[in-house]
Amino acid sequence: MEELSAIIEKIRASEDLDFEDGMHLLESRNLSLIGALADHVRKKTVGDRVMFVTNCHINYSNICTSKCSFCAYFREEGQNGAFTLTIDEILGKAEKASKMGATELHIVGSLNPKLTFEYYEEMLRRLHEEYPEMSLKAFTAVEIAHLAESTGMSVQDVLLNFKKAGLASLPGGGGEILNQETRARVCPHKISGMRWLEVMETAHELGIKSNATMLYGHIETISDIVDHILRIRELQKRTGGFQAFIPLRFHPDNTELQKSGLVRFGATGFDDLKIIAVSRLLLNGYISNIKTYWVMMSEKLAQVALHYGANDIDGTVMEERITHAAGGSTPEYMPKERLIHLIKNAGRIPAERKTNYEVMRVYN
Ligand code: V47
Repeated sequence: MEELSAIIEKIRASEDLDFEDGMHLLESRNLSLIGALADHVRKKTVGDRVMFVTNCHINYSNICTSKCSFCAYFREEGQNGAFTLTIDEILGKAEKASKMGATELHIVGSLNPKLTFEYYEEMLRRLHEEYPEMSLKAFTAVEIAHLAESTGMSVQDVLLNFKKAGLASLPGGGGEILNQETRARVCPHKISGMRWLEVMETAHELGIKSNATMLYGHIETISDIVDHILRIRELQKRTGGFQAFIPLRFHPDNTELQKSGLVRFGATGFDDLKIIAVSRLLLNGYISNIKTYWVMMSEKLAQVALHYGANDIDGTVMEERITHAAGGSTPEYMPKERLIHLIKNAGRIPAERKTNYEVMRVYN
């Protein structure tokens, strides 16, 4: 307790925690104290409601030039398992999601050099025209930057065109780890951390909100984690455009990182909970939604994370390919009733939200 007393004082005085504080927290083994602090801050900021969304993930292609060493999802053109969905196939998935009551489509894919700007634009336009009730949370900052580069358009123009076609917000993917030295080791062909932040900043300036993710449990150091969260906090101070922060636990199966022997075990449950808690504490006052993504966290740990600073458990998801390609063993679909059960059983109040965090229904 004594080792963290200065941090406890800062939290009590609602002062921002700094880099050194983040390091102390991540170095500490006092998980129950860190969890209790995060839970206290969570209660003060967002209360006892736990958010979830009825959503559907759509992955339009897995043919990717980025070839990140942590990814088991991508394929080369012509390789077994490579796919690209037609717009009609995407609409078919949206139809199914709409019938199941989804209010959000989470659409991400890959850096596929064969796909044209028109493919993306038409996808958004037709989805928005046919299913206006579903919010389109589509394309990571990495996909946006790739399209800007391949078409010669500015990031701003890509985003403006997409907004016009129906894009509502950006998912938080592609953040990985922002420290460039580590990032260049795990995803050398991906845009830099700086560029990822720039695309997010441009989106926020255009009124397009986004999420932010962080991939942990691979080769990153604890200083990379603190640095990542603080850089996101810095941008948030300027734009206020991040709606949620989502730590993602690396799944090693079938990945280059595992084959090369660089990652043997990955993050433990202890790490998972500590990172959720430290995210809450470092982002206090700036990003109020800390999401525990049950698909990567596991159902049971995601539920426990609700007592370690998380206030959002993501959604029904319906179809998930990225984690499952890398050995994820959670189901691909979580019925709404099960999410409600998990939240209530943790002593919290389930609140179904829209993508923009507007609450649609509270399940008391
Ligand atoms: O950017 C890739 C990660 C991300 C692996 O915004 C992996 O609401 C674990 O960003 N093990 C995509 N993770 C998923 C994502 C996301 C998920 C849920 C909600 C939201 C949101 C965003 O998945 C990638 C990368 O960081 N990833 N491979 C892997 N083997």
